[in-house]
Amino acid sequence: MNSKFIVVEGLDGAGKTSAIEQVVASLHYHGINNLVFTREPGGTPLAEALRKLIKKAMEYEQITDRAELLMFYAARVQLVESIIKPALARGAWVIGDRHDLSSQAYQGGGRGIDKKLLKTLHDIVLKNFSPHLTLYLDLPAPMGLGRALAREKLDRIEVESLAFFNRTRARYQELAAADARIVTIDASRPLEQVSATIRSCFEQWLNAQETQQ
Ligand code: Z5A
Repeated sequence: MNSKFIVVEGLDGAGKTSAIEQVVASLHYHGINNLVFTREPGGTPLAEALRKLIKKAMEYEQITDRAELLMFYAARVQLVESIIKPALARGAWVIGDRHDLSSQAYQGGGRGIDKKLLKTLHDIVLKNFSPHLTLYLDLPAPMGLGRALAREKLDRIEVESLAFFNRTRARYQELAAADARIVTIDASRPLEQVSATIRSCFEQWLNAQETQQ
């Protein structure tokens, strides 16, 4: 099968780590072992430096919404051009922990940045590059935040209000409903059930890809 770019998306604490494990298990089962893993923001020295800047609150300066958006895109374009596209070109499958949908949901929905600006930026920076499949893990914001809180110290974005995460989730849901390449998974259920659904959805998609080729 030709290489593909698979992305896992969702609110903080949605369970992306375990979802990626399911995707990897399926790929191995199908004999696909040439895998590259990415996370956003991050994945190159520049993008990791931007990740630190994005996640940490600055002492004397408030990061503006548009500056934040541009940092996410700077990190993304660096990752796409220097890691993702070359990996796909040499036949590897790329598994992404977040990609452009995060900006559409967090900066578009959460921060309320207008859709026109987001679309322009997307079109200029990424052109027609997009994932072959996105698994969107959907869950109520308080549940995701609860899981994240139990685990670590919250970063600059994680301390946003519940209203911010509700808007982010609503935008995720809206975008997922409008795009056949985004599969929504109910991530509010117990881990074993979520994992089983991910495994079967992904297997179904993989089988469809195999038949198409
Ligand atoms: N962001 C943005 O605003 N715009 C963008 O364009 C991009 C990102 C790309 C990245 O931070 C932040 O940047 C993120 C979005 C924003 N901020 N927020 N908020 P990150 O990379 O550090 O954080 P993250 O991507 O949200 O990762 P995470 O915190 O690790 O979330 P996760 O991967 O979904 O969580 P997990 O580690 O898989 O699971 C969390 C815990 O829940 C863990 O203990 C699991 O065992 C448990 N879990 C998972 N599933 C279940 C179920 N089903 N039941 C019970 N417990 C479960």
